Amino acid sequence: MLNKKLIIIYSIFILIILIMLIYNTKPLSRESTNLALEKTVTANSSYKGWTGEKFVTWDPSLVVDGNIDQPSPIDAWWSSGKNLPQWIEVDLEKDCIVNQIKVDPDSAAYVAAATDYTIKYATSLDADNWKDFNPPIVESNATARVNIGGCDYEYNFQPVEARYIKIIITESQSSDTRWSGYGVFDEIEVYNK
Ligand SMILES: [Ca+2]
Ligand SMILES: [Ca+2]
Repeated sequence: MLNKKLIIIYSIFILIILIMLIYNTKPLSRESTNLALEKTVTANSSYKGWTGEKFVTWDPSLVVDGNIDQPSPIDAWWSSGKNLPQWIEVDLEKDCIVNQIKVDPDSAAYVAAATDYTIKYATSLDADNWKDFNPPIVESNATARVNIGGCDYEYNFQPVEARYIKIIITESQSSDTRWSGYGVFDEIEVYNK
């Protein structure tokens, strides 16, 4: 009799543990999907130059390449010159519900960062009408934090339907003053969480 009771209590205990595990296990979902990864990116200029080994373009696609804080090979976009403001624009390739953006605004190579920038969005049907998120993403004092792993800044906002995400850079700084004033940005990640 005692054994039966123990078996029942043990079974109930196991059942409770299983229920807790099921509720705590998140299914594979959209949360892990970076909507911007390897999508199309354009910019109003891109730097072309010599790395010491070969000529390369610091291409806009580097802001959605999934590589962050890598000094070599290059993993960040740079503008062609010190002609701020500069912009880069990600095309998510369809309208998506978006409520979180993460960014890494610094370039590990030549240690530079976009320190002032604004991020806006537009939809497929109204692509020229750039809107602010709520709350707006306006960064006025970002500092280079290279090699801390992953994106440096995370912004959460009310869900919006967006296809185009535009980053407008109005100030940048570098530990080497030759590079201050260039548009630079390492990565943008876009989520519906
Ligand atoms: Ca990158
Ligand atoms: Ca960084």
